[in-house]
Amino acid sequence: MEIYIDGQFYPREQAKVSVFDHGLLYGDGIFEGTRAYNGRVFEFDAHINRLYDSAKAIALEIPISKDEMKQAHLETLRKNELTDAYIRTVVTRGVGDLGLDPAKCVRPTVIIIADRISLYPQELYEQGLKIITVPTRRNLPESVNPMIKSLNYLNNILAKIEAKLGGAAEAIMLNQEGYVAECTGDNIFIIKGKTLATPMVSFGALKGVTRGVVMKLAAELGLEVVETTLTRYDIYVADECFLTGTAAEVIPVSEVDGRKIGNGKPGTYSRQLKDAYHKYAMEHGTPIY
Ligand code: PXG
Repeated sequence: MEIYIDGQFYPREQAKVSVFDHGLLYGDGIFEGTRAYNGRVFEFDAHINRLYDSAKAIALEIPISKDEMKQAHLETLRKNELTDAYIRTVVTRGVGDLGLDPAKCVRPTVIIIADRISLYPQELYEQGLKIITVPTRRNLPESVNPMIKSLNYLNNILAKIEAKLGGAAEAIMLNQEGYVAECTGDNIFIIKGKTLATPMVSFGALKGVTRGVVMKLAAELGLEVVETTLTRYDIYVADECFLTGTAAEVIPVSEVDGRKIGNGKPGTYSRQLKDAYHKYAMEHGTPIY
């Protein structure tokens, strides 16, 4: 495996960053998770744009242009001879001293790791996930805004731990007002009648790339698509529920806080959207070779 760090490639064992990197010392940095399907990078611009927006929001200037960044991604995929992959991009504030002043960091560290994708077990997609609401709330937008894909994921990790302790695969995270925000690494959707609803990003969700594609595909299936406020009640009484994310794609939810969603089996629209998404991902994207 060849890993990109600051314009150079290193074998896995030699791909290392300094212990003085502020990404490690303070979680001072940002990341992206992108996928390649069938020899093409899926929604490449959406991911690259979100990476640069995250950087802007934390006042971090990425030392290479968007075009150079895209070329670096393609080169990493080619070096590793990948056609189907999960790509993790990390940009940290860089190497500084032990103090938190980011001005001491001379140059941001840019890392691109392209690996084979490890898929979730197929039975999860067929049976649906059991998920629970957890006590840890999503970040306040006034603090580290959840729109920023930052290296500070401790909130989400605590929520994941709470879900697992409660015997569930995933956690629903609420915002400070108690409205549904999202899951730990996925956006949440419900279907009621012919309406597809998902929390507005201003209610504490990441503007997921998969979320955007699914909203478009749902409209094509004839569903009315709304970004709104959702309570736990709305989810309990929904006909269908599913989660979206680059890694998980579209994954149905069968049970929330002990309440079966619909008849407790993945719903018709959820299954249609899961298949439509996968088909769309296999057929669209930026060629690697
Ligand atoms: N919300 C959060 C908080 C996320 O981190 C999503 C939603 C979905 O966004 P996309 O753009 O992927 O549709 C994410 C995605 C993983 C993993 O391995 C996923 C994410 C981050 C870290 C790991 O499932 N982010």
